[in-house]
Amino acid sequence: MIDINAVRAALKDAPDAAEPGAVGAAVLDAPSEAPSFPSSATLGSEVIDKMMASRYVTVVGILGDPDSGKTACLASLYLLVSQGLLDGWSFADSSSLMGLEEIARGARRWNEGNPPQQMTVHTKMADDRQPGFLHLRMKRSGGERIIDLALPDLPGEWTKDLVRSSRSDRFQFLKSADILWVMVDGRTLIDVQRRQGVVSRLGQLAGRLRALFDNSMPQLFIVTTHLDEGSVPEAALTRLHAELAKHNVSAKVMPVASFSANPDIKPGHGLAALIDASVTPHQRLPHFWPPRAPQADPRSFLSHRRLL
Ligand SMILES: Nc1nc2c(ncn2[C@@H]2O[C@H](COP(=O)(O)OP(=O)(O)OP(=O)(O)O)[C@@H](O)[C@H]2O)c(=O)[nH]1
Ligand SMILES: [Mg+2]
Repeated sequence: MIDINAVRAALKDAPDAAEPGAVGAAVLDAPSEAPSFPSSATLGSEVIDKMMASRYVTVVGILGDPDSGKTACLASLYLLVSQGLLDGWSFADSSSLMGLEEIARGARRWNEGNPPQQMTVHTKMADDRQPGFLHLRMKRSGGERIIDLALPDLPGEWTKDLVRSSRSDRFQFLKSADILWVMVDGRTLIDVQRRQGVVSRLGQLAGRLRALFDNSMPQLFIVTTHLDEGSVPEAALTRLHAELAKHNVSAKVMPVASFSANPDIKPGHGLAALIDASVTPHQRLPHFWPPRAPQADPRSFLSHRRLL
């Protein structure tokens, strides 16, 4: 029979369980940092950094207001390339298949012939400061070229905060971006009522980006989505370019239809062209020895060529 008083006395005399090495103490030390699970199926910037150490990775900075079509574009790109339907490219690999599957799942449901109102889910970040990247490796058809793309799927609120309050701490990763895609719902540029507001917001965003990069801003593409519901008229594009020019920014407009119920426009229209343009070196190499006409200069040493 157990003597309950003896057990109580033994427990009272037992060494403090917290004392290391004591009987009953924790076998392992508590981790020094707060416990955390991997935030999502996307990759952190440090993983992309490591990847970049071994091969060239094209980092795409993707911005745009909520519902502009950022996630839909990535889902459509993945679905096309994984099925061998992206013109000129085939799927080679991905280190974030789960992440790509996650965003494509909405689109998959739609493909089963049951189109929901919302085909992709509003993006929320597990970590409010760090972007999560999706990785896609693709092979050029009929060639040896292989490209690695790091594509962040960011919430539209990040872009809104950048425009509203110039909150740019979360966008520091953009400094290593090779190319910028600013997504905009094409329908908002078609609609004359909304056009002016959208154009001036894009101008403000361009100004914020210009400030973030100083003089080394990568090439900017304005990706107009929902092409399946109409093309953005020339007048709107002219106004857009004029607004960007006010902020000393130039951009190329790339229309896409990530999804489409329009029989004349295939789902994913424009994505192959967007990828082609994004991975083609666009910066002209500086002229090694530029020709320079002699200029009038009061100092005779500098203008002696004129005298010859
Ligand atoms: N038909 C059509 N629908 C599109 C296109 N692009 C986006 N959509 C739809 O527009 C809605 C919003 O697109 P999302 O890709 O979720 O928008 P987002 O920019 O990721 O939004 P946040 O995550 O909230 O920032 C979804 O229902 C998409 O399916 C397109 O080119 N054509
Ligand atoms: Mg999204």
